[in-house]
Amino acid sequence: MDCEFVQFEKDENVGILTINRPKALNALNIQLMDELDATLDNIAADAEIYALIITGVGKGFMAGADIATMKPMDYEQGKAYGIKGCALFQKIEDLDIPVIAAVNGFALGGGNELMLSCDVAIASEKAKFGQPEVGLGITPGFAGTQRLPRIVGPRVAKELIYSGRVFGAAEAEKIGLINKVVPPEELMETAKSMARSFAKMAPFAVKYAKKAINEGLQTDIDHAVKIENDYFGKCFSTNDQEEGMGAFLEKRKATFTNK
Ligand code: DAK
Repeated sequence: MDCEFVQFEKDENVGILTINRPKALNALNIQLMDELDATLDNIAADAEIYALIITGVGKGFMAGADIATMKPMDYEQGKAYGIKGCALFQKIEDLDIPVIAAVNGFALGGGNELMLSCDVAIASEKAKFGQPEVGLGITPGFAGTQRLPRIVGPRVAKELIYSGRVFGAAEAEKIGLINKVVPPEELMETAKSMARSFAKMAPFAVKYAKKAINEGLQTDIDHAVKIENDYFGKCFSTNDQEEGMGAFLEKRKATFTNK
């Protein structure tokens, strides 16, 4: 698929997906959703990509779902739109590789929800966050009512969602919404450096750790520990487990092969 609003490049084993609809602050219209969906499928099928960075062009990371697209919708259309957006962001959460949001600017509504579906987030000092939907007469619709409380806790999430207020990167870091704030000019290098630090580890181990965390968070602790037991056991069927432990014992650097 030829993409107008999504750019994708590879830097060794790191994929960089850039949302490029700057005239609308990268607001998520149907075309952008479809382009993101197709690009994510390509990334999932590429065994050479060990980590992904998602960022945006211009002042916006993503200023939300496209308000003009949503304005005329009725109940059925609104519900269908929410289902489509949730499936798209679930695809990001379900990628086998770690995903870093490099938040360059406004991450509002659907943009904040996109960031929430990534594993970790680094933000520029210029970034702004918020779930302003209630001011538009709607609830967050791309799983913000679910992921935000799971990440920052229900009390903080409720205050943010009920007020719809927009807040800066320092507050986002303080409440645990993001991992780190950096000057704008350091954003991409910091994200790449983190991505490389993930990409040099054993890919199966990183993938199974991600699955154990994400699947375990959806269930009770007894079941969650069983999920971990299973992924931990699976690591012992990989060449990289033998290589990682062998390298340690032989006092040399491990060379992982993703096998
Ligand atoms: N949608 C469409 N266009 C947008 C947009 C958006 N979300 N955000 C910005 N734009 C467009 C503006 O209309 C403007 O276009 P032109 O007038 O130049 O044609 C251009 O981007 C530049 O924006 P501004 O001129 O407003 O730029 P400023 O720097 O002055 O202000 C801003 C930046 C981010 C503070 C402001 O643009 C703003 O407040 N934007 C709206 C932010 C927002 O409310 N985002 C949340 C959207 S709602 C659901 C499914 C999904 C959702 C909810 C429910 N269900 C199915 C239940 C998700 C909802 C959302 O994400």
